[in-house]
Amino acid sequence: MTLRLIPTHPFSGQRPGTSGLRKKVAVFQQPHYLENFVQAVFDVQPKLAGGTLVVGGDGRYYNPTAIQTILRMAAANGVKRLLVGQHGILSTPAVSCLIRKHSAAGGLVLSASHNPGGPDGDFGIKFNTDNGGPAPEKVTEAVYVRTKTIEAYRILDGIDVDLGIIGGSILGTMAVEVIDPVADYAELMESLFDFEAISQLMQDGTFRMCFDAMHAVTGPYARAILENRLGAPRGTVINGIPKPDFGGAHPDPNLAHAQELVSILNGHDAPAFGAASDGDGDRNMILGQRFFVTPSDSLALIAAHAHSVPGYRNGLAGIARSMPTSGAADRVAAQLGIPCFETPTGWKFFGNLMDAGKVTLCGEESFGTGSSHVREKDGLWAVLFWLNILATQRNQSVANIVAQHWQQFGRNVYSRHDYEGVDSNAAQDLMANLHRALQTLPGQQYGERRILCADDFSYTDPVDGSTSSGGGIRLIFDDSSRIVYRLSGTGTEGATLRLYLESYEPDPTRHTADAQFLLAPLIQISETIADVRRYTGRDQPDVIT
Ligand code: VG1
Ligand code: CO
Repeated sequence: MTLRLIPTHPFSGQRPGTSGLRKKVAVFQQPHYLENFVQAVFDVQPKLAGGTLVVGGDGRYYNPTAIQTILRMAAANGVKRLLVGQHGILSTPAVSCLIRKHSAAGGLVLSASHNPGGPDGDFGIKFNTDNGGPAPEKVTEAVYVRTKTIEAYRILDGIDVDLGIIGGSILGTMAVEVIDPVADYAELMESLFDFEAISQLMQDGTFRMCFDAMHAVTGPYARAILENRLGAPRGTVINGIPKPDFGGAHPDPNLAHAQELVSILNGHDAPAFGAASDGDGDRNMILGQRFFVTPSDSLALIAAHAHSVPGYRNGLAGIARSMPTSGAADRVAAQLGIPCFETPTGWKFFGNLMDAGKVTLCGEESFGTGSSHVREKDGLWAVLFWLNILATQRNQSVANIVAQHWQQFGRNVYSRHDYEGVDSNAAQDLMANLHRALQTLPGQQYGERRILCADDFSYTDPVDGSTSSGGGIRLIFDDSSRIVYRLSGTGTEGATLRLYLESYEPDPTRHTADAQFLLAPLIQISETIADVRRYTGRDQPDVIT
């Protein structure tokens, strides 16, 4: 096997977004494109040489090719030991678990998460540091800067490693271990949750659930844990085999894209509990019979019930949520007497808080929930948390549990409206226009509401003092309702405008009403203030969650 130094030239636009570098598959297929980015990671993370690297992905198209390239580059860059999932499969939370368990120097995840896959779809790559979490902005920026001057990359010539067979081999001087993608992760889950109580629930004859893996990475994990270990009947997991194109669908667990699951939970003879996860297994959607739990509420509920779950019995250090996520968790934190942190969008901002022991639970409105058991959001973990709650509250439906929560804390009515594939310049103009209005918006009256403050969210990390700005425009009203405007940092085509809407409803008689109905006046205000129709050319959002 020969080590080669291959000359290359920089590509523009290799700056990672909210969660790694995401581009169309065809972009990644250009000669040297993937290699440049990977070499930039090795160049700015010298600890990888001589250390352990974890590699895996969500099974999407181009994964096998990319993984073989990364294996040969890792060997050429001096990695000592490389752990890779069988068939290249590893969910994002499983990568995080493995990095921590094996004291690895980092990990590379091949995924574009909930974005569609296949030859015409998206591909992505994300670097995780030695704490198991997504690289912080100072690292992603350093990688980006490096990609702008790169002149060559290192790679070994050689044959492909057989990823189909579990076991060890040698590539140059690097030890490669093809591992069971599920085992370490399943063991961690078993250490956190009451598997005995959950398996009794699964087998008591009255409880049924459905888990939709959306043809993505969680299939093998959900089958192994829910069906094989916890005894849920075969068929509980649907769409459980990862497919390179996710069956042609968006592996995005929300009401718009997980339609098969939604219709099962809305149908006659619906199971008591439904859940779905995304492409790389870090997101989750929680459903009851004809009932949708918003991710923001799910975080609050998980926090309120944590004392009944073995891994969290000793209490929570604190909670963190991304800025656009509703304040439902803040109310629980206040009642528990623990701190609640507000961070920019993206899981990378939670890492320092968890490492410093300041928070135990973290969540985002975008169907992301997790805890300090790993440093990524974790879809199946959230599902198991809910199952543990249901197992300790037999005879209570998901809807009842949420209703009781709202009764105690009030309801943070919440929705997100997405305008996808908007012309990038128009979207930038819309945001710039809002920016210019920040000074004049406070004090203005809209119907019964008055704007109290308006700003562009910026954050100073309480652990290392690093700062991040441009987190989204916030308008906070005198009745504590809130509108947030942000542009997505994960898309690959045009721009996606996100409008986040929240209002607080203390009155239990209004709790059962539909969120869109309760938020209608605020939605109207949000569209007027930003002139959404004119800039986007649309008269309604593409996706409402
Ligand atoms: C979106 C979500 C954000 C999440 C990110 C990665 O980012 O809003 O909360 O952390 O996706 O999730 P953006 O910039 O498009 O709003 V995943 O599951 O796609 O890695
Ligand atoms: Co994801």
